[in-house]
Amino acid sequence: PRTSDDYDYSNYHTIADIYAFQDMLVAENPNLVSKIVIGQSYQGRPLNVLKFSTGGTNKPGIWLDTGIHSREWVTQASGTWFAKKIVTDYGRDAALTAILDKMDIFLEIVTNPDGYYYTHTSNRMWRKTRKPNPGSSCVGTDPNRNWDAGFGGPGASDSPCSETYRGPKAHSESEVKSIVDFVKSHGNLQAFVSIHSYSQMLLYPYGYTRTSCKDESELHNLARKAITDLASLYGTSYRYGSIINTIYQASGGTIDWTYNQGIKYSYTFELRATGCYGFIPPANQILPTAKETWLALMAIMEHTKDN
Ligand code: ING
Ligand code: ZN
Repeated sequence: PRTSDDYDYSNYHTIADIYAFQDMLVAENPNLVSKIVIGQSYQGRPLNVLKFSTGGTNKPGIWLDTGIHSREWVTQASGTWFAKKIVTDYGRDAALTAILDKMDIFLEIVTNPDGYYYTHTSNRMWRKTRKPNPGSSCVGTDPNRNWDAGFGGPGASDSPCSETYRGPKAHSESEVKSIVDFVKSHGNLQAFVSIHSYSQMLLYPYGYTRTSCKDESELHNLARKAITDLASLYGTSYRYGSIINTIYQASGGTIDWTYNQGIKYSYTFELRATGCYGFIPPANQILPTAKETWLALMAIMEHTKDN
């Protein structure tokens, strides 16, 4: 494709395609979209973040990421569609326009680029990063067990061969550390939404402890509103609640760390499962998944703007 209008949002794409898409979107919308490189992956790929901003300095921010687990392809595909949706709706849709007039949106589509490349070339079911582990023939760390929130506790593995290997120490993975540095240096993120698949759930902290987070009732009520909006499109039914009570105990997870940094609206999505497809939904699921998820994201972003 030569423009973002020609891009095929209803199919899966290589990392090269997605990176080219990001550059097209920036070139086509220079007053709204810019690309920030927050770091490099272990193998040296850029960690690109699209910044959607109508100007001003250090406006409050909303963070969205997709694809931290590389095999969850419907998330990167949805993230690409979200990016196009934002530029299409700004100035046309009143709710999105109001959000962007007050806040900046940051979107990292390919959050684990080495893993994503590997899912296209070698192993479609690769989840972790691609950094070797000294003393082991097994490669990679689970980037959703590597954060400094209950790091090393139950709900992660200390074995490099495990799919939930936590890594040698918190923030050992540059794909994680780059986000940590970005969050701290920005200093004014008010929502942080990390998108996974699959299970049809909307989750809030905590995953590493049974202790309720202090904003539990507000996060619970907002989750209910978000999944109600999501279901209004195709009837897809989501469960919602804290990570530990809704899916399982998990330590070192992304949103437990961001919540403990003071980002109140920290959520994780597990996007739809389609029958027995799991991590490999057919491409015809991409657009419905992205469109319904967008309604839930809008609910979270609007609430963030108003609070
Ligand atoms: N599920 C998530 C995982 O990393 C999760 C569930 C979400 C755990 C948020 C911790 C925090 O296991 C998938 N499918 O990756
Ligand atoms: Zn995941």
